[in-house]
Amino acid sequence: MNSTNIQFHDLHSTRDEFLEDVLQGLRNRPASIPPKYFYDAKGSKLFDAITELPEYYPTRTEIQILKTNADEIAQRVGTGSLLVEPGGGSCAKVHILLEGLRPCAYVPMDISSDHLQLAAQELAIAFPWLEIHAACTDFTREMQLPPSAPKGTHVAFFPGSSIGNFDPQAAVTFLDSIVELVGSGGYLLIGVDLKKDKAILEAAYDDASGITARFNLNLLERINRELGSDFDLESWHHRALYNETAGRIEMHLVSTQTQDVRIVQHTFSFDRGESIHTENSYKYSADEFIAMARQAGFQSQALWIDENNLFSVHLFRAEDSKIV
Ligand code: AVJ
Repeated sequence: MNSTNIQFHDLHSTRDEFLEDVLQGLRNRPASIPPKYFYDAKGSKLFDAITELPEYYPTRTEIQILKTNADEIAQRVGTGSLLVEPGGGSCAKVHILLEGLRPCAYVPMDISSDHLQLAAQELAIAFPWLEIHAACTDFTREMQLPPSAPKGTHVAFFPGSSIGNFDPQAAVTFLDSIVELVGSGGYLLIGVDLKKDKAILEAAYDDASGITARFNLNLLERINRELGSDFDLESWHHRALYNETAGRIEMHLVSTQTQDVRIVQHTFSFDRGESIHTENSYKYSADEFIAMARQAGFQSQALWIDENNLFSVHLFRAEDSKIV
């Protein structure tokens, strides 16, 4: 129907990169696997289910903040911009901004190709006037705009506190790359989860219905499926904890017994109680985050927080010349 205004660019990472990342991560002690691999088709569906959980406050809180302040956001940013969303595979929040922003084009970038295509198609039907350039790419490796994307003030939209997956130092490097992407005078609208009570945080990452556990375990299922390994899903369990010193939620898969796992010709041994670290989700106070963005060359323009102090949305502008 309206799928004529979608251009699809497949720049995604290969199976070889996936294998390399998994092998390298499992050689580390503590073992780890990058969280970006959660999002195959099943993982993306499970993540969507997480966002609806009663315990998982970030999504609904951020949506409420965006809705309440959509007019002010549009006033500050203006219309006709090129709206880029790294990791925007589900195109779920951008619709709140589209009527106000009226961008010249929308560029969602995501590693999960199927999810991205479906979501872009739905968005195109809901917003027939919108030009969409869907780019299937791993934005943690490179963030390139499709060459055919039209020109306009660049606005990066990075909701969901996805920034929390990076270590603070890597987060600054990522913010640097956003400054590069949007150029001076460009904007970043970003959602950042706030530091808060440990009990609220831990419940959000270890829900009563076990969806987050399934999301975490799907990583091993995916590795079995795509890389031909033999993880026994019964002998791993989900753990989420708030590391207060580091200011981050940590997700782990804990081995319930001593075991060997084979991936192609490699064997990895795990003791009982040993874990694979699968995700960090850093939490920042508003001031901490503004200081971090400043290091990258972003100046704070506006800050919105919900009435329960759960979640923040920042608007930054890339400075004309970086202050060091
Ligand atoms: C998509 C990285 C923002 O850290 O809250 C949710 C991922 N993991 N539940 C988060 C996640 C477990 C989520 N981010």
